[in-house]
Amino acid sequence: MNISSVIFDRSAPDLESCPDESLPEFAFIGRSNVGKSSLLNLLAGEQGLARVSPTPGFTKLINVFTVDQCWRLVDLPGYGFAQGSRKNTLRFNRVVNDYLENRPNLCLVFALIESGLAPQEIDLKFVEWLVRRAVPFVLVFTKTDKVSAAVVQKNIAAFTDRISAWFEKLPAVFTSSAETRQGRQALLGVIDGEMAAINTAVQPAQVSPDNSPELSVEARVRENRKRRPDLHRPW
Ligand SMILES: Nc1nc2c(ncn2[C@@H]2O[C@H](COP(=O)(O)OP(=O)(O)OP(=O)(O)O)[C@@H](O)[C@H]2O)c(=O)[nH]1
Ligand SMILES: [Mg+2]
Repeated sequence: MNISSVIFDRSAPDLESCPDESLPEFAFIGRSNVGKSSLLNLLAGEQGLARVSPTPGFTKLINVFTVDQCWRLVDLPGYGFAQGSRKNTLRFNRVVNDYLENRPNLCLVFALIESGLAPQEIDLKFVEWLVRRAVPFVLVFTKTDKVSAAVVQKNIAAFTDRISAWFEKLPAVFTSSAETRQGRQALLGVIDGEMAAINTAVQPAQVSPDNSPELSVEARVRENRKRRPDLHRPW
């Protein structure tokens, strides 16, 4: 997939302030500081598009970017960071929950996990939350440049082992590094595949007399989600 243009749309304080539902969206979620904004920039091919910071809890709003006028990348505030309160408590942002649960054109979530860490309870709980709400997601283990490949593999195996009981088929697992650009093509391939699936997700009954699909993006995303599970899909 080649990206020609990425345009900042807006920073939304809540779901109501997000742009209309006319384009499929791909969102990044994970613990504060896991590298969501950095991964968005890597996929977009533009440094500095989404603000990156070593300070956890930096992204506080829903930041929306439109790619090639066809789809959107959405940078979400991270979980697990609550200044002044107990560390590592499951403190999801209400706005993020609302977005993940109620955004009809949300196509796929990239759930980010730091590859250098053994499974963290908060990440496991978050994945469980996604599963319970049937939010489609793939796992991305970030910052692979910081540790050896063997450690990455060990941590991925430990994490997938902890979550395997929740699935018939595990969600797809990817790795990434904003430093080495590792993982970019594979993740763009996932988006490409989802876009193709959405574009063909048309219910026969809703095809118009001239045979052209008339479904809204929202309806197409919904139809596409119903196709789960399918061995050819990443999730
Ligand atoms: N070595 C390395 N550092 C990374 C990578 N990705 C992000 N970082 C660093 O990790 C820190 C956090 O990155 P962000 O992209 O801002 O993380 P975030 O998940 O958006 O953080 P919040 O918005 O605070 O939730 C920054 O100092 C980045 O430079 C990576 O792949 N490799
Ligand atoms: Mg961020």
